[in-house]
Amino acid sequence: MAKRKKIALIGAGQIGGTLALLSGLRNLGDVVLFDIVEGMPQGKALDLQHLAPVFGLDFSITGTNNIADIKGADVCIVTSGLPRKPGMSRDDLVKTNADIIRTIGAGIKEHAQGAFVIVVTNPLDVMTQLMQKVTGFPTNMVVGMAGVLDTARYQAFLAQEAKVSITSVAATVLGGHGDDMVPVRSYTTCGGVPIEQVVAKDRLDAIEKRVRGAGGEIVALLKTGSAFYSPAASAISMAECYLNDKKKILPAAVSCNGEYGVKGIYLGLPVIIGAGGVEKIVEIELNDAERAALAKSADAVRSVVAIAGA
Ligand code: TXD
Repeated sequence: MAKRKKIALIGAGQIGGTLALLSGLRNLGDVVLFDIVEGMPQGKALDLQHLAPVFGLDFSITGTNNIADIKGADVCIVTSGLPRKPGMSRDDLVKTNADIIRTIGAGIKEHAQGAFVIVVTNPLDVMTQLMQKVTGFPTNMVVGMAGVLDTARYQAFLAQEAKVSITSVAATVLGGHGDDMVPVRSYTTCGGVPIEQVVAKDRLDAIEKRVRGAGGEIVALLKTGSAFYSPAASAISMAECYLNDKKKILPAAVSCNGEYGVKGIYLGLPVIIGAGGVEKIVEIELNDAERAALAKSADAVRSVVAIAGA
């Protein structure tokens, strides 16, 4: 009989709590929810234990403040971090979250050898790079979630514009998770038809601008906190690819070793995720403008690497 999988959720905030809910609803396995705030992960876990009978779900969920409880996890999804506070610069935030990732990375290294690690904490690409460095895990086993979310935003806006089902739009967004992300128009289609034949150029320009700023648009509306439903769903879809050996092609922050002319940093590229983690980086032909945009995005990531000491 197949052993139940163990999912360690590190950080039990807005995204962490939603990850726990989705893990249960999609029957990923048993969940351990960890946070440094006393009582909070335990409270969320207890609440979710009471949801299980309502839907007839046989998953176990525990909340903890002891990182050792992630022992034997198959997948670790890391959302621990602090949001920017008034008076705090972006650089300050990078250093603070880098310290948190160093602590958590040491815990994962000690207790969850062999796990597939999905990092969600911002600044995404650099925190993922740091996680790989601290754990020393093979690069194919440490990835960052951003491209799935940025692509979903692109798809959602395009489907609304074209007035078609979301399932008719295929798109991809590459690069770092920031203002310089690269919606790849040349690989975006609606019903298999190149998107430029379906949506007018000025509308495409406006939609791509909105995709780049979508995270900020949500922050401005929420006033406190940032997007959490769709980021959680995106990370869960990546965990499912690994756990079910789906071999799906999706964009994720991965360690670049010369692909697309980028080396030595983590950056969002199309990859195949299956039981071997990141099984392959897929190289697609980009046009000159897209290649230049990707190089610019890589430069933006490099500038943060130095601040984080990754
Ligand atoms: O696409 C993407 N990758 C993202 C990333 C999309 C949206 C949000 N993104 C980032 O995810 C966001 O900028 C944050 O860095 C993370 C987590 O977002 P979330 O909305 O879940 O933040 P919360 O609610 O503040 O939760 C963070 C939790 C909180 O409960 C803290 O107590 C906890 O992290 N925390 C820690 N947990 C464990 N260990 C340590 N050291 C720690 N420090 C803080």
